[in-house]
Amino acid sequence: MTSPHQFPTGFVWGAATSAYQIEGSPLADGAGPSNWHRFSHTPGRTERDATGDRACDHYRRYADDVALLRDMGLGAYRFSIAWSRIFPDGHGRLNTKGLDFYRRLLDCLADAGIEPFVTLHHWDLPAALDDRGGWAHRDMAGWFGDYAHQLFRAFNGRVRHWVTLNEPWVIVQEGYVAGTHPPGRRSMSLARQAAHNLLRGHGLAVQAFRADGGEGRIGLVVNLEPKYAASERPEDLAAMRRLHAWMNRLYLDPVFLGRYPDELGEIDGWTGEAFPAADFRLIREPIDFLGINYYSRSVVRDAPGLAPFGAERVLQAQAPHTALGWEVFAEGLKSCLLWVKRRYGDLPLYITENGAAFDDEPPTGGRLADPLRVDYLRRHLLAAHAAIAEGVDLRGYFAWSLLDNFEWAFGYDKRFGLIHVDYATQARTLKDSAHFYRRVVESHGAELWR
Ligand code: IFM
Repeated sequence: MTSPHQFPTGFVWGAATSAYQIEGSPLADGAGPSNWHRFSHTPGRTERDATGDRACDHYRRYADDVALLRDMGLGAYRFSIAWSRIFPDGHGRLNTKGLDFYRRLLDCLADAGIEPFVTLHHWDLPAALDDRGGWAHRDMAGWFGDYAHQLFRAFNGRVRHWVTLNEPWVIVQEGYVAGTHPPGRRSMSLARQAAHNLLRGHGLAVQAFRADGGEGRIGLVVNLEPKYAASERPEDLAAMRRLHAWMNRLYLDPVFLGRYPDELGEIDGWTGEAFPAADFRLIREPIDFLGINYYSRSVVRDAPGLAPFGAERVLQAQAPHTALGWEVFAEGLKSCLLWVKRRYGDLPLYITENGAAFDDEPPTGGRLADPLRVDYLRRHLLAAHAAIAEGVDLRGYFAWSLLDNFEWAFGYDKRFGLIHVDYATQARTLKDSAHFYRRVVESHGAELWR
C-alpha cells in the first residue's frame, strides 16, 4: 500500500548509467571496438568530436562510483554491459577479461548491498556486427541471444533483474531514420527490418533466460513520450496517432499483443513482406516487468509531404524546457504509466530512467546548486506517486543519470548527472539534486511533501 505521503514498502530507489557513456577504456583488456567507438571517432559525428575514450573513467573508478551510490543511500544501480568487451567480434570468441570487469563491479555492488539491474544492450554494438548491417541483419537476433545466454550463465544468481534492450525506438529512429547515431542510415525499409530484429533478439534473449533456468526476472526498457495533437483538426489527430504508434506502440504492441499497430502503414516506406507468424510468437514471449524511460511529451501537427511521418512537433514556447529543448511535463509520466496499465495490463513497472540536462554552473567550494533539476525530479516523483495511488504497479524509480556523461551525439556539454564530473580531473561533486534525492530515498518519499 502507498501512504498519501510515502512510496510503497519495497519500492526500489536507484540511479542509472550505460556502458559507453561512462566507462572509458573502450579497448581495454581485449575488448573489440564498438559501433559507437567507431562512430565517435569519425569526424563530424558528435558535438566537438567527443568520444567515449575516457568518459567518466568508470572502468577504472567503478569502486569509487559504487561508494557514491552507497553514500546516496541507493538500493539499486542500473548499468549496461558492453557487448564488445564480452565478444570482441560480436559472436564466437569470448573475452573472459571482459566478463571479469563486470564480475568485479557486481562484487563491489554486493559488498555495498546494492541490487544490480543489468541491461544487455544499451546501443553500443560490436563494430564487427555493425559491418554486417547491424540490427537490419536477420542473424542479429541469434547473435544477441547467444550473447545473452553467455551472460545469464556467467552471472546467474548474482543478477536478479535483467533488461534485454534499452530504448529500441532510439536505436531505430536515430540509427536508421534520422541517421544521427550509428550506423547513420536513413532508410525506412532498413528501419523496419531493424525494429523487427531487435524484437526477435529480445524474444530470443527471454527464451534463453528461461531455458538457462535464470533466477530472477527479465524485462524490456522502452522510452515513452505521450503525443498530443496541436488541435482537434482530424488531420492533426491522425498525425498524433501516427507518431504515437511509431514511438509508443511500435515495440509494446508486438511484445504484448503479438502484432504491429495498423497506423504504421500510414508511414512512408513502412512496407514490405509480412513477417512470419512464428516471429510474433517469439516476440511475445512473456516478460516479468517493463521499464519505462520518461523525459518529456510532444505536441504534434499534420505536415503533409514531410517524409516519412507527415507530422511535425509544435514548440510549446511558454513551457519550461531542458537544455536539450525537451519540454518539462511531469503529468506525462503519470499518463504514460496509466496508459501502459490500461492497454497492456497490470504488469510490474519500473521507471528505469528519468532526469534532465540543464546548463549547470561548475561547482564552487564543493557545492553545485541545480534548482531546476531538483524541481524536475520533485515533479516527476510526485507524478509517479500519483500513478501508484491510481493503481499502477510501479516497483521502482531510477534517476538518469548517476553521473554527468557522454550524451551520445551531443558529447559532454549536456549534463544529466546527479553528480557533476570534472572531465579534466575526473573529480566527482554531488549536486544539490543528489542531496535532495538522498533525502527522498531516506524518507521513502516523504521529503517530496516537505
Ligand atoms: O543518455 C540517454 C540514455 O542513454 C538513454 N535514454 C535517454 C538518455 C538522455 O538522452
